Amino acid sequence: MANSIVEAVAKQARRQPERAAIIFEGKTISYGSLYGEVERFARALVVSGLQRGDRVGMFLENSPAFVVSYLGAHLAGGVVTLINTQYRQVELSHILTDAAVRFCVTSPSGATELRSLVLPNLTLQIIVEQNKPVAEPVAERDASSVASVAYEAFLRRGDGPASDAVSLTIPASDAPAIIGYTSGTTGRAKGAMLLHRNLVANITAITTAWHWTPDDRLLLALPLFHTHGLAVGLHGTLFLGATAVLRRKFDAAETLAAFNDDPAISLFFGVPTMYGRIVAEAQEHGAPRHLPRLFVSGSAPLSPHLFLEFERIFGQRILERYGMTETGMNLTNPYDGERRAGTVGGPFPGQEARIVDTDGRFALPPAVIGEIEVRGPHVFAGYINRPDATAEAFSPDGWFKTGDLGWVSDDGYFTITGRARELIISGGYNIYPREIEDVLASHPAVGEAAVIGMADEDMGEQVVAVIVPAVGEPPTAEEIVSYCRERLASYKKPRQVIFVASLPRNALGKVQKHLLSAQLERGT
Ligand code: MLC
Ligand code: AMP
Repeated sequence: MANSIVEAVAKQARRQPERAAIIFEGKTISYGSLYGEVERFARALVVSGLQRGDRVGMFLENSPAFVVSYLGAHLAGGVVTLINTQYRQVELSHILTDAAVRFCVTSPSGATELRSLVLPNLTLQIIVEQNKPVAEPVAERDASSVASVAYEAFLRRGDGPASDAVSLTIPASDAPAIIGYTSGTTGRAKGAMLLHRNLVANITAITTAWHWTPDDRLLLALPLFHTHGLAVGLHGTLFLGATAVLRRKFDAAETLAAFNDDPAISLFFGVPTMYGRIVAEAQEHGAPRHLPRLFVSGSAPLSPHLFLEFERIFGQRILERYGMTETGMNLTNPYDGERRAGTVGGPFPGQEARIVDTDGRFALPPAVIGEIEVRGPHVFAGYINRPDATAEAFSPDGWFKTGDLGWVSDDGYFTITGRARELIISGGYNIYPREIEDVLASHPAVGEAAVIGMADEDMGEQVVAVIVPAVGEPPTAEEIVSYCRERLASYKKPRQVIFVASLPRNALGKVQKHLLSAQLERGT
């Protein structure tokens, strides 16, 4: 068995080079040609000075170049740092500095965004133009004195004379593979480090549980810079030598049309917002004739109503599962058994999960709500630069504290009921109120600010900012929204800005967000 995803691709390229790996905008990329490009990219990185363990940032939309660069970074001995393309100044400065990113694969607009920042570790930007391959370097040096090179020109470094001396080795299973940023309870996201063996253990469990085979074809419209699209969708495909039909982004009408146009599509993975839009589309224009054999939902709670509505229209039950950046996938409804609405099923093969008391940390019996803990070979190696947070995240006997609350039924189905940490999940993206509160607090016209999540029909939850204006000219809601948008990912901007005279606080001065939410729901 392969010890890494890139090793699986190398093996597949030897065994069945003609087999389709990725289909993107009508173009099919075989395993043979994919691996050829991966080797070129890896050699180019080494020729350009990459040392084993160096961080390679992926700040890029979905494309074959993403897949090539990702695997190429691994083959060169690099560690991939995943960066959401919506991130702006605050997130980018923190992540690229914290992870000491040396090479960054990005788009022209991503490069422009990075140019305004001080990033001492960054030595080279590799720029992917989505629509026209650029033959020559875009610029030798840009304003921030970070060298840039066009993706195509960079690949050519991988077959130039300097690359002859480069010998590539498949990464060791214990080597670091990816850093995913998550959980900013302190306002700053932490980089979760996953090893190649964590990724392989998880994808082995996932493919087994979901009966995923080399003959499956996945419609992959999730972003590759997060766990769901990458460590489930892309990894499963490549690990098995299967095929993914990759999309730049999700569109409900296009998704339903694709099921009809390509009956070989057998799998679809999405966040609940995507399923809500698919259902709405089918209600208006009808369900397609052909359907994948398996629909999987995760990253946010799938409402029982949507689960049932989907079943009514499509005649299939969505398989809901539960995961995290730190662990990949933890819990899944069964493929063959009952897929139960409102639950996330039980542990994947080879993994353990339990419910513990949040104070005493002892295991709780069925039907009692506590915190979900998980253990197994899929669990990450720790947060980079944060030994304190890593130590805090694990129990002495190796259980990872997920921060999610739930209970388990007598017959082993877990139900998630809430979160022990403050977290808003909007359209499958995690948003930490503290990060937005910090930005709001830096606005001169804001006296105090609290951010809460309120129900949203499309996105599940939406960001609401509650503001006590500072003395003087009060800010407008528009000003507040654009202030956030300049500094943070656009999906984190408040959808509502509410001005109040004071925030409800407890005796210790802490904002009582449950009271605030209740007040807003009542409209008082
Ligand atoms: C986009 N926008 C959002 C948003 N997505 N706002 C709030 N929440 C979101 N999730 C905003 C943009 O900022 C932009 O605003 C406007 O919507 C249009 O952007 P878009 O890209 O065209 O949006 P859309 O196509 O509608 O995106 C919706 C979506 C997308 C559901 C397709 O959010 C998505 O791909 N979500 C998947 C996230 C994901 O992969 N999560 C997995 C994390 S891993 P403006 O104002 O700038 O125009 C994980 C572990 C696990 O959680 O268990 O899987
Ligand atoms: P992230 O930190 O971005 O990896 O997001 C992981 C979080 O998403 C988990 O800790 C949960 O809070 C949430 N999550 C993932 N899957 C589900 C699900 N099926 N139901 C409810 N919450 C989920």
